[in-house]
Formats: sequence, structure tokens, C-alpha cells
Amino acid sequence: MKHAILTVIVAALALTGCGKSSSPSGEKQIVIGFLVKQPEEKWFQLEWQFAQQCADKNGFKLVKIGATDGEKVLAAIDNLSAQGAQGFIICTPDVRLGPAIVAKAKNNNMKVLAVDDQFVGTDGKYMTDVRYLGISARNIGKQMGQLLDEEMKKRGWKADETGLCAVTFDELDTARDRTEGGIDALLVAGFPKEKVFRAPQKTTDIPGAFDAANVLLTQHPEIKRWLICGVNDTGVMGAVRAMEGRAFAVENMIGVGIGGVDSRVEFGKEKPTGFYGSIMLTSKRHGYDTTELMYKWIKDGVEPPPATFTTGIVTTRENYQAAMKEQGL
Ligand code: FCA
Repeated sequence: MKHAILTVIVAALALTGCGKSSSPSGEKQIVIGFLVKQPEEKWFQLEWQFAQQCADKNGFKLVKIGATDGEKVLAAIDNLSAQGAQGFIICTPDVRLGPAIVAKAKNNNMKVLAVDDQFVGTDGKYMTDVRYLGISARNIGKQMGQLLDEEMKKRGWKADETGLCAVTFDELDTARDRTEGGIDALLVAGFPKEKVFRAPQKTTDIPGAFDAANVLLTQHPEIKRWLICGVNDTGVMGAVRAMEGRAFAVENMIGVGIGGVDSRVEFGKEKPTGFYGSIMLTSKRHGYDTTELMYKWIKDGVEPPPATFTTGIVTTRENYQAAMKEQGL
């Protein structure tokens, strides 16, 4: 009986978080959170997968949380704190939550590292005092534009019969830099400015891009051949689906995305689709490296660099499998 009561007390203590996270040696266990804005997107699932590899290798606890709005982010930080977490990595659903996230983390004595989407302060500027790892968005955007230009020239399309459908999401800096980089590269290569059409998406997912592209297609029935670029793979996939819905032939679409994860679905299809290529991002660096940086910061006090920018790899149906292998996928 005494034993049973003790068990209940221990269980209750564990539930309330008392005596939390202690290893048998009495050392405090390291607990790290990884919060993402769109847990349904393959990119974020991959980041989690690599983060978990880092946790398994180093023997700390990783708590993965899908935090799709501001309220959920703030609640998740409290929840992490109750679990004894000393820090977290986050791709925030809204970069303007930056100051609130930092305040909440400070309150809970937790370290923060932003991944993918850099925090923006109340002055509208990047919060450069918050550690960050993201993509070199403009350059990767340029790679996207260059691949579109190359393929368009290979197919012998004339610029005057062609339009560019750029699925944009300018509210987010890393997103805007990608599509503007893509547009820039095409203009430099001689693509006519008046044939550049921006289709702003309300949400950065396939339905958001599908709707945005449909509006554009209705406005421009004169365009017979489309180049498509976007913020990520899902943006381009949505636009390709919209064009398929209007009976555009595969030969009359060249879509190039960014990410290299969702694109696998397209490349894996038996017959090629309008989704021609993707600039593959280094998901291991975004998932594993960020988590390792946080782990060393907590464990050894090694501060992560203020900002790190990763590069992209040009992929198509031809080389994506080899590129994936190289990336440890
Ligand atoms: C942003 C996008 C994601 C991914 C990531 C690297 O967060 O929304 O799709 O491209 O950057």
C-alpha cells in the first residue's frame, strides 16, 4: 500500500514538472524544443527528422511542436518550459512575433534560435541580435530564374509568347527575396519586363498558390506558355495544378520551385509534369545543425554564430535522386 501511494506521488510530481528532467546521475537533462509554423509541409517534417537524429546521437530530449499561430507559439514556449527545456529552435508563423517570442523566452530563461524565417522587430528591421540560420534567399531565387531561362531557351520559346507567373508572398522577407531574385535573373537574361506577372498567394501552400495562379490565368488568357517560379515547391505545384486545370500541356509549362522536398512527389511521377525543377535546400543544415548549435550552446556555452546563410542545389528529374543522396536523404 505504502509503495502504491509513493508511486502516485512520484507520478504526480512528474506530471507537475517537479524534479523534472534529471538524469540518474543527478545532472539536469537537456531538453530542446523545435517549433515550426507549418507542420504539414514536408520541408518542416524533414527539419524535424534531422533534428531528431541530432537528439538521438547526443542523447537529449527533443520536443517537436507545430505552432501555427501566435497564441500557439506562446503557449508552446510555456509548455516547453514546464518540460524543463533550456532552449528552442523556431520557424515562426509570423516574423513580427519576434519581440514577443524573445520576451517569453527570456522570462522562462530559455535560449532561442530562429530558423528559415528571421524575426522582425517593432521597427520593421531584422532582429539581428537573435541567432538565425536561413537560406541565402536572393541567390537561391536567382538560381531558380537562371534554370527557367536555360530551359526556356532549350525549348526554343520566344520571350514574346511567354509569360512568367511568379507566385509571391511578399509579407515574408525571405519569400520576397526569393521571387524577386528569380525575376531579376530572368530580366538580366533578357526576359521582357512586361511579361512578368506576380500572383500573390494568401497562404504559402498548394491551395494558396492554386487560387493565386487561377486569378492570374483568368486575367491573361493571351499567354500560351508559362514559366512559373515561387517561394517554395508548394507555390509552384499549386500554379502547375491551376494550369493543368485549364488544359495547358506539359510542354507549355516550366515550373521551378525551391526546397527540393515536396518536388520529389512531382519528380517521382511516371510522366514529367509542368514542375520542371527545384533548387534543393540543405535540410540537414536547417534541422540537424540548428539543433546541434542549440545543444552546444546549452551544454558547453558555445554561442552560435549570429547568422548563417545556406546555399541551394539545382535539381531536375534527372539528378534529384543523386542530390538527395548527397544530402543524406
Ligand atoms: C520558409 C518557407 C518554407 C521553406 C523555408 C526554408 O519558411 O515558408 O517553405 O522554404 O522558408
